[in-house]
Amino acid sequence: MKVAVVGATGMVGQVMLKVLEERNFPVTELIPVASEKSVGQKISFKGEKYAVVSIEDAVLNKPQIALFSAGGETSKKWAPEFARAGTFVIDNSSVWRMDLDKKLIVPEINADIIEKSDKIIANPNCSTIQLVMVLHPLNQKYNLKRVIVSTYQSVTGTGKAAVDQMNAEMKGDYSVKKVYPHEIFKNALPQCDEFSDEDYTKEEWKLMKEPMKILQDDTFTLSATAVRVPVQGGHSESVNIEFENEFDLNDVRKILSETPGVQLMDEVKSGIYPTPLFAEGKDEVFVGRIRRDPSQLKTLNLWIVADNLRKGAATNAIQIAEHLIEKKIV
Ligand code: 2RA
Repeated sequence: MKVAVVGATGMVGQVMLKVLEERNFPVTELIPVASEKSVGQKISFKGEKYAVVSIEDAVLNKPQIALFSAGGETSKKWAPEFARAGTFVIDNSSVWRMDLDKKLIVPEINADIIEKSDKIIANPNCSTIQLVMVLHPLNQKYNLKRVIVSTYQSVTGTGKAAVDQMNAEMKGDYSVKKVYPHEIFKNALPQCDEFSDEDYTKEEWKLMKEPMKILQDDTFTLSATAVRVPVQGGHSESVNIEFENEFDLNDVRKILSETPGVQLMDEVKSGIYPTPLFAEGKDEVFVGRIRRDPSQLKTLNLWIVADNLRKGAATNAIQIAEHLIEKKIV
């Protein structure tokens, strides 16, 4: 399988290469793509060295699959070029996610809607993926009515420069280039991405719109607040869920413990609950702190953590690619 990784030198691109190796994805030829300044740079993959190529050359090479993590502008311009060349594009940017004729996929939830004609497939936002992995099985049993989510997002979600800012500030160097409008070390910023309509950030709008498309259910409402915190291992989410139907807490725990890709960590008296440091480098979505909301009937609170670079991006994208092979779509 000829596979292009577009954005191969970025944080998600590097994790995609790692996950492709770990999962022994059937890559017969890797085409690492990055900006002009990186062309010719050597990338190690499965013990081989591959030279980074320009995106123009990558299209001409007609890969069967192209995994994109190179920003919206590159996806908007080049995903259609790859698709026209016959390539299946799996894109991590937000450009195609809410496009009416593009599929937005979390394999454990809705991979079955993918068809041969879907040459550009959107990977959901990282904080959306971990949220819907938990909402989906509970929606099937109890019918979601309203969801309120507050996120505590890793600086890795913003990229290497943000991690560099945090690390420099940790060492007392506040002269470093600021990616955020404020210091991030010892801080919490109620701003992930730019502010947009109604003074919500783009991140919050992604959380408030993408779940309905993935779950194919617009009968519930969702409100989000996305916060950036000086953490590296993954995104954490405090979620309040009101259901249409009554629920039993032990049944909720049983459903989640039996959900593929979800791991229950809910023994608070033993200090067992999900944390970003524990989730870092893993592909599961971890859920715990499951408890009734005493302020409202048919409502519970829970806590979700996942590595935003893995299940939140690279692993989910590669699971989509695995599905394409398994169903002989590619
Ligand atoms: C973030 N979800 O965490 C966004 C994009 N990766 O900043």
